[in-house]
Amino acid sequence: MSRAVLSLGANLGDRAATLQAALAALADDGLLARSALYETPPWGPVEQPPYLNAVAVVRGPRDAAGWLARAHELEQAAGRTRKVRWGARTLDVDVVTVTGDDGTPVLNADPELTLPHPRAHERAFVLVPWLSLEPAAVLPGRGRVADLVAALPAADVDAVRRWEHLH
Ligand code: A4P
Ligand code: MG
Repeated sequence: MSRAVLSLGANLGDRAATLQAALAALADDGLLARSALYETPPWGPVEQPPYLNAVAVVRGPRDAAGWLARAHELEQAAGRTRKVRWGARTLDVDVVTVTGDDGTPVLNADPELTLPHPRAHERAFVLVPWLSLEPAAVLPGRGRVADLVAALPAADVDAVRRWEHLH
């Protein structure tokens, strides 16, 4: 059994429906918690529409490679085509971090999977939703998520806006 933090993002098509469908599908994978949807400005060098982002925490019998495979399945189910790196997409599912049941983080499981995700610590669109779910969360090798958020430019954090009223 392992526990994974997944980051989901969409910026093409019906973004909310795509994310809700992916989050609903994760119910079969031991979904422990999911954040609200947040609207976030596009990060990176490619000009593209704003994203909706969410974070999910799952626990199940998969190992790290198994969570990446599941992430790719969800992307396929959303009709994702891979075009430009960092470019617009119907659904992107990244594996942020994976921990064993003893709490040990999985580090660089294989050449196709960098863990923890190499850019998660600088991305408000990952950290803010994650912090909303787990106030005591730690990103292995980087520190407490609350401290990482506090270290980001305030404008980056403020730009991550809760998009829906779920509850
Ligand atoms: N890969 C290695 N490690 C991981 C990991 N921890 N999680 C490999 C997921 N995948 C990982 O990814 C390329 C390959 O990375 C995968 O096949 C896997 O084997 P990709 O999804 O095909 O390509 P990509 O998503 O374009 O590249 P990358 O590097 O994953 O991009 P990012 O960093 O995910 O950026 N702005 C906002 N506001 N919100 C977003 O969600 N997302 C991106 C995508 C850009 N800007 C964004 C957002
Ligand atoms: Mg990706």
